Amino acid sequence: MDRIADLWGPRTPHAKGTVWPARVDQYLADGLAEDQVDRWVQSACLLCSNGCGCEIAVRDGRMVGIRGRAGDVVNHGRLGPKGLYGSTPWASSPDRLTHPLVREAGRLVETDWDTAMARIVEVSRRLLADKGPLTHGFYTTGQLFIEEYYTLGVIGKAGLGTPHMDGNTRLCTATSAAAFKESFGADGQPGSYTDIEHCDAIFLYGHNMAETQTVLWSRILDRTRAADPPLIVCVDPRRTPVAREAERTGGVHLAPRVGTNLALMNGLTRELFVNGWVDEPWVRAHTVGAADLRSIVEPYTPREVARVCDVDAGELSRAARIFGESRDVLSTVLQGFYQSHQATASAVAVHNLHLLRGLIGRPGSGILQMNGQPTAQNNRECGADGDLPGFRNWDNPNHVRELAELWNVDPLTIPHWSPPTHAMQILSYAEEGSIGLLWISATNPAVSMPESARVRRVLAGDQCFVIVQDLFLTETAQLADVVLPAAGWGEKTGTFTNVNRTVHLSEKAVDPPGEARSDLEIFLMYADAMDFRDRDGAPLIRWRHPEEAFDAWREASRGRPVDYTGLTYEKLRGPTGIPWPVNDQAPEGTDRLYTDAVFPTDTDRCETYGHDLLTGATVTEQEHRALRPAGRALLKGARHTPPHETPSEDYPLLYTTGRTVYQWHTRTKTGRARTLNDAAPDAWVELSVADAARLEITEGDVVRVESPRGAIQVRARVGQVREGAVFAPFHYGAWDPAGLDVDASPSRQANELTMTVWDPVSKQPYFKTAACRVTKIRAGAGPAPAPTTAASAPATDGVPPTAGGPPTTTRRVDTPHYPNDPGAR
Ligand SMILES: Nc1nc2c(c(=O)[nH]1)N[C@H]1C(S)=C(S)[C@@H](COP(=O)(O)OP(=O)(O)OC[C@H]3O[C@@H](n4cnc5c(=O)[nH]c(N)nc54)[C@H](O)[C@@H]3O)O[C@H]1N2
Ligand SMILES: Nc1nc2c(c(=O)[nH]1)N[C@H]1C(S)=C(S)[C@@H](COP(=O)(O)OP(=O)(O)OC[C@H]3O[C@@H](n4cnc5c(=O)[nH]c(N)nc54)[C@H](O)[C@@H]3O)O[C@H]1N2
Ligand code: SF4
Ligand SMILES: [Mo]
Repeated sequence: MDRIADLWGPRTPHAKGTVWPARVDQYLADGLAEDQVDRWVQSACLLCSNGCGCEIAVRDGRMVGIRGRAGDVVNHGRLGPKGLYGSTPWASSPDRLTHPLVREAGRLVETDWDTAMARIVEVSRRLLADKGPLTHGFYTTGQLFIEEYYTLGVIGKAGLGTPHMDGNTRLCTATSAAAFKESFGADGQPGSYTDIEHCDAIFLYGHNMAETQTVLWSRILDRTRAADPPLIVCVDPRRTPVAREAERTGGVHLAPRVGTNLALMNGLTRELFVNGWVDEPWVRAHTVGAADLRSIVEPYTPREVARVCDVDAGELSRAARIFGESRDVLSTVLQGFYQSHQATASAVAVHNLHLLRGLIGRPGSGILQMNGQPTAQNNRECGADGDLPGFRNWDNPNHVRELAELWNVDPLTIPHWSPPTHAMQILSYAEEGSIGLLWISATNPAVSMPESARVRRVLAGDQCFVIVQDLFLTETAQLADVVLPAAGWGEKTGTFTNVNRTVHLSEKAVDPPGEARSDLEIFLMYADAMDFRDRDGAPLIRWRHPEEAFDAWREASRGRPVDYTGLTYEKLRGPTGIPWPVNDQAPEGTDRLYTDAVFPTDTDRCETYGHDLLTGATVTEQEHRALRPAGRALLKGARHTPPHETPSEDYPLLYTTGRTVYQWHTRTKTGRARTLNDAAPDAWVELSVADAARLEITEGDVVRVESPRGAIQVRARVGQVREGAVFAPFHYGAWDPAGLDVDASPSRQANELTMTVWDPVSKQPYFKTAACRVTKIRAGAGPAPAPTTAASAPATDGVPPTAGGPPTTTRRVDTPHYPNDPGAR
């Protein structure tokens, strides 16, 4: 099959309440036959949060292909286009980093590890001696392994004692974690993928799952294309494949004005109250805050929501009725909420809807506050993102003491005198120079952070010493003082956890190129050189190998909601990934949380005392105690406010950004997979038919898009976005694999236009709300380079369909037994 043309593969429809059938997808590069593969190595796909169980094909010491694992609870054997075509080609790309680089007289030159590490340690020691640990900042990722995050977390928190640690997870799914903490007391995905098999309706909020978790979407399609399908409700300003499926199933597509999610959510919530769809006894027994919530949402009548969001009042009511009257509902939430205005309040509103009806903790009634990156969850769990390991509360002295005992350090070493520093604040400190050493691992902020011109200036300046640890000489690495070559997926061993808590072991399949080393080895090298010690003078970090690091992390998770104590490498070498908590009570893992409707909100147990959702003001321990949540969930609301930047005469359109199915972020991997790159080779912007007509822009024209912060020049796709909005994919920076002339100014990088603003609670930057104007520069020669297969489909005929993937195989196999699957009982 050509999986560029066919994103989701063939359907395996099945009835409600039955197990999702297995189907094994496989791709071998260069037309290799199966018997030419030397060995298959167990892993899970690292190209999105879905974490599909897989095996890597190895031939002559190279990764040459991939196949799904039929027994894995996550994907039942399937893989999507990115997983198939994009997992391995980057690894043998000739431009991999193979030696450390250091800056000499303005230029990056090759060196050896000793020299590079000595330079880092010299700066590090000098800054510590002169000004203490607040001079150190770490900006990591959602793409390393548990073992690496935990090690980095201990270095930062117990070795150095800096609160300035965060990840690109802040840009990604900080809101997911924040929303869980506000509603349920701690992070932790309540729902399960098996909810798809049991639900009667699925609500997708700002989530283009069809492109961003293609395998999960095929799981949904296998229900919507069978008897007894669930209704789909989609909230997205674009007519995505999700929106089209909503129309097809008789559900609803609500396309709100960009930046108005909370008004829409308040409208849905009010409908539950006024139509008597609230399960009053359940709400009384298991929640706190219903009366306040009711008064907050009271003004949001369907008419008022229609006015603010520019959606049809009747359609809003119809969506509310589907939520109110379906027996079981599954909700998913992603960047259309997390990166848009009032992010945490909007994500929490999804929890409120479920809580008001008691739709949580049973098959079919789940919430998936999605992750995006494959290992974002682990950064949150292990504490490399500012949170304390094990979902501990930085504001609770007992939680800090537990960690101090575990690490055998003084509790005062562990930063907990103020909230952890978030990514955009770390950048500001680096800008001022109060952070004098910034260590960036596995992320490319020169392309992915908002307001690119500022980011470039900060990273290139002399006020801060910048270390970049990556596979490639990215746009960010080019600005660094030291560049460290890292081993990637398949070149090292480690574990990670997908969006529904399922933990996988990813084994080393091949050696990294040249002198590249695993991130774990690099962090340990630094710890050794700095000679971090515990209270008794013993080495602070006592592990050397991934498995030992994993065992150390398991101890840190003991007794916490995120309990890994029952997991071992040995157990993870079995047929499937295993969802946490895994412990004596649940030795085979846990499919869904909160089956007993008891939430970790107790003041002594919770991960946060919470915030005011409108302002972000923190709730104190005393205030939290006075609430007496005692295991009940919290209903919290806020009124809608307008976004930071609204359309004006100069900038009359709303600018929003996101993804396409074929590219992964800044394309360091997918750009090196020719099949994928050819399907989406260059940047574009999507305009509505009405706006394009008004601006006299037609398909493929070259346009200039400007905001008060910058400009890009790209081709126009007249497509599926709602009127008044402009959508830009954020994947395209200066680097280009096909040698396109992208040095031309203005650039094509979506973040030239975005703003430095963030959500008051989760501190997640808003990549999806800015104002812009669009001007035609010249007529294009042919259509825009945007794919036709999904949300960027053209509105006009005559654009050749996106196709051309080399053959993959897909075969039906007997459906194995999946532990914990309620359909199998
Ligand atoms: N192919 C591919 N898959 C990926 C990734 C990738 O780069 N490429 N990245 C992974 C990662 S890290 C992430 S975080 C996820 C992200 O996955 P998604 O969140 O699904 O992806 P996005 O395209 O960022 O945004 C989703 C939708 O939000 C809509 N939107 C924009 N503004 C608003 C708004 O104001 N309100 C509402 N309701 N919707 C709005 C957009 O139209 C878009 O369709 O994808 C993961 N999967
Ligand atoms: N405008 C706009 N901007 C956005 C978004 C948006 O929707 N719109 N989305 C945001 C989101 S959700 C995300 S997740 C970010 C993603 O943004 P980035 O994190 O910048 O994206 P990637 O391209 O995945 O960068 C990962 C880097 O890590 C390297 N790498 C991969 N594996 C390893 C490894 O094992 N070790 C090391 N050391 N390096 C490795 C890769 O080569 C790559 O350079 O972008 C954010 N920026
Ligand atoms: S859905 Fe995500 S994890 Fe699964 S194969 Fe595709 S990119 Fe990989
Ligand atoms: Mo993300």
